[in-house]
Amino acid sequence: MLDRHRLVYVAGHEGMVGSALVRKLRQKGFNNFILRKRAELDLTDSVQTRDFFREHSPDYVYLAAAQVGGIYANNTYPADFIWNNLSIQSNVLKYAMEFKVRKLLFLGSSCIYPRMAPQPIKEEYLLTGLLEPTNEPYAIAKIAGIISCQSFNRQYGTNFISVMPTNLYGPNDNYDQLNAHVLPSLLRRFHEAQLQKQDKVVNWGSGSPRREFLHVDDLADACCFLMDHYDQSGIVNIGSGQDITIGELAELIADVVGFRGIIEWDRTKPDGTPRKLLDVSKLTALGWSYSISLEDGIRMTYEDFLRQPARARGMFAHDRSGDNQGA
Ligand code: GFB
Repeated sequence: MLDRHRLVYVAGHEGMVGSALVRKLRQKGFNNFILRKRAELDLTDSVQTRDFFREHSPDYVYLAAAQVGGIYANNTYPADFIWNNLSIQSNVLKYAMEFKVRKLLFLGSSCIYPRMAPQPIKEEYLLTGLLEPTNEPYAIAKIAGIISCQSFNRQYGTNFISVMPTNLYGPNDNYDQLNAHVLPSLLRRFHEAQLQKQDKVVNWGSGSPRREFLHVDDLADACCFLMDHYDQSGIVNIGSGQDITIGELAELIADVVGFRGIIEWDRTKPDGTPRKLLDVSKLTALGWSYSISLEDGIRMTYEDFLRQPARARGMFAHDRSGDNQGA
């Protein structure tokens, strides 16, 4: 069990995952945080990162700072995705080791697994086949992060654990129409169609790929659980163990938003990986399973979306590029 009074650094606390981690950690009794906004600390800069670790020496680190995005952002900004992610994680891991962080959690992604991996995907399928081309640079960076954690553990005796979340959604997500992940993109598109009384919504691809979705509060809970109870180098999948087609997701979101028009598919847009369902038996055997159903999670997320006045009116003052974990 982690000591609730020790100093915790959540890298990326402005983003969807980092902010969920801070909320969950507070709920679990942690009260000693060091948090830095991206404008205050650029983790791609090794000198700034070293100085931060030297000055503050955090005890526990959650590495949720990353450049993330949906299929379009990954495909359009491949150099940014590989370089920013490699730089952030290289700096944080090196200085976490050097300044004796007691335990660190690294967030990977389900896209590290081979595109045609058998389903559901077990942890041992890592590095057994070719990756999905639309997000290969991001996946290679995340794989480098996993191998870095394992290597630091082997050579320097650190306690760096790596988790592989499935597709996430929830408060503080990125709702940019181009760069976001599918769930927030669809929530916004159906919401605006409803506001503008459109009778038709057009989504990308065929609607037939299958995806697994997890509410970010469940992810944060699983991360806290693993920080308390897991001390090994082997990666751990985090998901619900259930998937649906993108077409079914669109119907679910239309239902939550109250949209009753026609749903069409633009097959000139990419489908990406045909299926991505994680095998979560390792996590279940350790004693954790998810609690927020997809339908409840989408309802909660839509309520949060509506609480932002500009969003509710269909206006976005600050659409961001594909960077929502707050590096
Ligand atoms: O969340 P998403 O962009 O990424 O979902 P991935 C892509 C799937 O949703 C494709 C369909 O099958 C798209 O054709 N889709 C339909 C849409 N309409 C839309 C839309 O308006 N926006 C988006 N974004 N998709 C990501 C990786 O893969 O998964 C990341 O690119 C990361 O690296 C993340 O690993 C978890 O699930 O395909």
